[in-house]
Amino acid sequence: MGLLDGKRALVTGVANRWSIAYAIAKAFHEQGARLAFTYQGERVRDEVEKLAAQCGGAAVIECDVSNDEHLARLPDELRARLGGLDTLVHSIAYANKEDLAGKVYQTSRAGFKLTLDISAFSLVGLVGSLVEILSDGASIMALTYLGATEIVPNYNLMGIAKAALESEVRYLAYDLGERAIRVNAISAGPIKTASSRQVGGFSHILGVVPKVAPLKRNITANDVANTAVYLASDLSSAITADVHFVDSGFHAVGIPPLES
Ligand code: 0WD
Repeated sequence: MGLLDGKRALVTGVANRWSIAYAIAKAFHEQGARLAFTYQGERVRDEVEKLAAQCGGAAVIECDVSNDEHLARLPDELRARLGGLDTLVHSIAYANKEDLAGKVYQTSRAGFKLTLDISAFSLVGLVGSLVEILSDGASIMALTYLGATEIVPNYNLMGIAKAALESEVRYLAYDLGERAIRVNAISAGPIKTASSRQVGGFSHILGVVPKVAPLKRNITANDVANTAVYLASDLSSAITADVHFVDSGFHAVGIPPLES
């Protein structure tokens, strides 16, 4: 018996085997869920198809979240492949590299629009497109980071986008609560992936956590995946509009301990 037996899940943001979304998909598969992956475009298609095959032959559907036509045809494709949807995982972010270092006040209008569109509007866009095929009682989750609410050097524009994303989580939770659909964010600690490597000084961020966090270690994508299973399952039936930290407790530290 798996915790997700009978559940149908769409996992976005699988790009390669280091993607947090891939760890989540593997864990969902192990717990009995039937899966679909979306991929951004031809650049990642082959890799995503390979990874889908390792998750019980998950359906693979193209969806660039900046493309309204892709969003519009997604529900029909999912209805055809899975019949409906019980879980949506949003694991998508993008910013130009120059907006992940330097001064926030140097951000261009174009960079701001792009980052907020792909990293924040995409949750609203996906939910808007999928609302009819989501089952009552479904679970939606989005990946976020501490930089939404605290200053993290170089996270800059992505912090601003994550603040918008976390606010969306609360408002969407309110919109969908009458159908018992839950919407939460997982705030993951730093993990080395294609996206995180774009953040200036990322290795410094990785180095601080084991020194400061109560658990004295960095987290893994599997730590995030286990939490995603819980949020997708009926075990979290009264949890919504929440930002759930999977970060070894780092977020709760005010003053770092004296170095010993
Ligand atoms: O330390 C980390 N890695 C953390 C990541 C800590 C806390 C949160 N997160 C978040 C990220 O901000 C993101 O929301 O987790 C989510 C997943 O990020 P990831 O697993 O670290 O990175 P990655 O494997 O790069 O997945 C993000 C993917 C893109 O990957 P690439 O590498 O191809 O840029 O987002 C997808 C794409 O697959 N993506 C899009 N998907 C659809 N349409 C688009 C788009 N326009 N743009 C990017």
